[in-house]
Amino acid sequence: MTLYEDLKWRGLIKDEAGENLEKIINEGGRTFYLGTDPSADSLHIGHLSSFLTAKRLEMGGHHPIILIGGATGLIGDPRPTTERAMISKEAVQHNYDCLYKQISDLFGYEIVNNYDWSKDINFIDYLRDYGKFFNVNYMLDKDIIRRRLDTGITYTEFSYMIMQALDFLWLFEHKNCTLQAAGSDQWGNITAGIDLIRKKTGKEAYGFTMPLVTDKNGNKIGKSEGNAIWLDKDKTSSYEMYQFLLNAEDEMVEHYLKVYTFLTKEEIEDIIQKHKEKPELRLAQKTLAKEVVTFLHGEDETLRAIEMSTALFSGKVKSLSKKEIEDVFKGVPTFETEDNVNIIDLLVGNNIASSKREAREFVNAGSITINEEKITDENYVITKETAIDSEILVVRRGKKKYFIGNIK
Ligand code: 485
Repeated sequence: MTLYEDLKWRGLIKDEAGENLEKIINEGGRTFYLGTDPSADSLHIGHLSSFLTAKRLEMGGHHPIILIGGATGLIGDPRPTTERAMISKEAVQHNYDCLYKQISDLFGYEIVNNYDWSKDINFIDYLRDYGKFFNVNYMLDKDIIRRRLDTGITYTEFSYMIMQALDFLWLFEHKNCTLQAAGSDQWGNITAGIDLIRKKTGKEAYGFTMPLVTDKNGNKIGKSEGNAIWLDKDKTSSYEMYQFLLNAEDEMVEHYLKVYTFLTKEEIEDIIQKHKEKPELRLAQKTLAKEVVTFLHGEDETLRAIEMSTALFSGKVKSLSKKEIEDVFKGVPTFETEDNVNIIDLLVGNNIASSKREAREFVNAGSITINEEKITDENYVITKETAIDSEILVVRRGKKKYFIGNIK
């Protein structure tokens, strides 16, 4: 399979700009760029697909440049809905530094900052040297701008596409960069750059977009509950990342294997065939989770994440540390309690049972365990001695309902 066929097979090419992109991609030897704005202090799972596509192009003999938008991050790429809140210059700088480190550590790509060539452009020169190349009707016709005409858009965000076009021109002239890749929401910005390069230099540049990765309902991946799945393991632990991928929908897992791993077509087809025979084993999801967490955080973290998942699945929590318990049980109800409390008081006092009567029923039926130990005595007293790290109580009610207590 050629590189282009591989990208197509993985579903990584949506729109193409420029004559015979297939040949350009397959030949290798091009410098291309992918840009991201420092609007947060970490990339998230939505970015990962683009960054891995960059890796695929690199493996095919192209040279990647990552642009972190120190300038564009101060402006904000228009979203289809509403104007973005401006981020302070200090925050943009902080995010820039974090992304620089993350991208260098994970991918080792060459990184550039568009602030370096944008900061000194003088307003009058900007209007004379570049503004003249942008017909307002052309700008209004871009999908993203059209979608904002009803709700309104400021001149600041309206100008964003010109900044990104200037970047492509700068990289074309100074780095011999002739190709830009990005998610499909960037189509307007990419073509604005290609058009500017043609008008200014008479030469041709190329671009392509990738479909945005979604779940089966079409929602952007990892964005369902408002908080993203981050690539920084201090923000999304290896365990959380592992669990997130382990829970991938059966309908989507094949697509995710194509987009998020370097497994070959044969390997993926083999896994999917085995997966379809016994979906309940979740072989495809486990492969996906293992591949991605290993790529991001290394083998040790992956093994630990697998151990933690198994511990949770089988109720074995005593082998976990306090920090791991916090990771495993993120989102589970928590409570604080005194030392030496009676079990019935503990259950009622922390909404694990709704009344003393119900609490006694739970205990007598053997449905309460604390740190793996089944509590069947109504007079049982909980102390620091039985707690994990002298502090933590993992209370399980029935088969699945967990509560995490902290003895003060
Ligand atoms: O010259 C450029 C300056 C800025 C950018 C690109 C080229 C950033 C771009 N406008 C943008 O907003 N990118 C998004 C981001 O930074 O989060 C996302 C895209 C997504 C994919 C990803 O970056 O929404 O499609 O391209 C890498």
